[in-house]
Amino acid sequence: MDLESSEMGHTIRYSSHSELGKYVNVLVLYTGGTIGMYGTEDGLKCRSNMADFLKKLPMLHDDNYVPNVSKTSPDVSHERNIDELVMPLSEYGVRVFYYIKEYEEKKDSSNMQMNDWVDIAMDVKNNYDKFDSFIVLHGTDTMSYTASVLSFMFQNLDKSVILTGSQVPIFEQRNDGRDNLLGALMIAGHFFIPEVTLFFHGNLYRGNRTTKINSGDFQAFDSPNLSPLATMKVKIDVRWDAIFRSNSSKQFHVRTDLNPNVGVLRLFPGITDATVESICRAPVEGIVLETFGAGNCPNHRTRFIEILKEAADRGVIIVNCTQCLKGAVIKAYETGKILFDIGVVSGSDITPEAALTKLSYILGYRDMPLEEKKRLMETNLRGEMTVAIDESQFSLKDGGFIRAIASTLKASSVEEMHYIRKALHPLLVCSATQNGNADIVEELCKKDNVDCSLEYDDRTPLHIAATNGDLTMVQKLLEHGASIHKVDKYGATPLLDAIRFKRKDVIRLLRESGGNIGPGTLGIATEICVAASNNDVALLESWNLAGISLNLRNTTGRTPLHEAVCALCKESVEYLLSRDVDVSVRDNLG
Ligand code: ASN
Repeated sequence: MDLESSEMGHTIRYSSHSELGKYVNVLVLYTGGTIGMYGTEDGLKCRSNMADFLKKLPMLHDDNYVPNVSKTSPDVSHERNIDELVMPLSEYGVRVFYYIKEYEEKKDSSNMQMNDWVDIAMDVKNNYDKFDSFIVLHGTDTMSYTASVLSFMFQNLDKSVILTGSQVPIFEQRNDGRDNLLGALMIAGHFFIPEVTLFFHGNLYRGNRTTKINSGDFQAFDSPNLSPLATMKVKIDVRWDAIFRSNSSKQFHVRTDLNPNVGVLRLFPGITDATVESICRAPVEGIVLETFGAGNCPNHRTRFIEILKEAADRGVIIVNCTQCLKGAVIKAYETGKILFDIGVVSGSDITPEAALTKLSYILGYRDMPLEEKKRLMETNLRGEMTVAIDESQFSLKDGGFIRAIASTLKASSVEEMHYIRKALHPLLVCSATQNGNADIVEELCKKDNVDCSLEYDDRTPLHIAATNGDLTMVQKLLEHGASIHKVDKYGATPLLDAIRFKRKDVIRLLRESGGNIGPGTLGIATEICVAASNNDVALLESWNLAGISLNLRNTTGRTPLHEAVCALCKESVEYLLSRDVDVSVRDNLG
């Protein structure tokens, strides 16, 4: 099957090392978990040398592969305990090479600590440039926590990081480990999904949306508030429109400062004040409050509310999350509203796992002001929550929306995006100019042509800024090389617009920059005559400022002075005389 045509050019990744472009290098970090366990008298324990076993499985390793001279292997000389395996040629014609880095101390994920998260994150960072994508073999018990925290620690991620594991060890005759690893390798080897994801039982989930829902079923995970990003059935279906991409073009960065002073408080009917008090006590700095239903709590219990308020006032960030598997907290009930009134922040539909790890990540920014931390907790950073939206947020009058579209387009690497961006760029620059968002215009103009216009009227951002009299914007556009001579569909140059709208500062600047009124000057004498007969001195001044003669004669040979006199416009006459207009001109009738 030809992958590229089957996916319509969708972000398929081949390794850049290969001549044919059909080799992919995946780093597999084997951290532990049931997938690599075997039974002992003391219970299941992690086994070493996973690679030796996998090499015996033909669907996971092609023993007959003849090394290809054009394929360069990633330099892994800095790593110990690493094995190279190669998958059979895939149905897409791709060879997936994977390198298993086995952790010295492989853990049941129940033993994972925050420093283990940092170790995994650093392994990805240290190998980021050498591999096309990453898989983390991990125990299922705390996999959702690890997936969530990694999603926050990884800033500007533009490679796939997939966590997987199993419920039954891969060494057993009947197991789910083999399919889970195979599926993760298929995704890592063929699809560019630049997120931290979790692959389990045929589904690829956004990691920070998952939760372990079953300890006795192969379908161990769910992502209650977000459908899977991909499903592996007869075909692999990827929901490309659901993929969350970093909306920044900055480099990949790992932030390892996690704050351990976080906790979870799950409410239950009859919970004592003493229990609530004990969790709110220092050194705790962040609490995930698992509330009832749509975010509710016992609001009639004054002391209970007081304890939470005191904590919030002390600077503890309390995030309101629902105990329900599905749905969000909202300010619908009296029993929920009170929490927001005392400074608790909304977790919307975030999972407790993601809320806790996000808190730890945000509280790791020690120098950030509290209000900013709270704002970020309510902001969707990595696709972890659905933020309440309303129509106004999608208005082109909103600079944030324009910036969001622009940066999303910038961050995308799909070829089609190039054309979409080209089509949208004029709309974004013109809208930002109209709104006076100078910094957005600056950003957009650095990337693309400043002389763009919408096809239906050919008006450039400079026309718009000149019409609005926005001197700063005109300056900015000129600095970015905006052409002063563009003529719109109505025959106007930016200077002509500035004159008609009496934007004197702009007229001066455009004149100094060499602007003119363009080719369509035929009706100008009439326009100036009309200004004179309307006693519109400001308009006459504008024409004069633009260097246009006030002696121009209209089609009947009459000058502005003729019209001003006939219309008894004293101010016009005075102004025209002060400009030394010719008083002896005769019209066509003599
Ligand atoms: N206790 C195991 C772990 O989390 C469970 C599993 O992986 N299925 O490591």
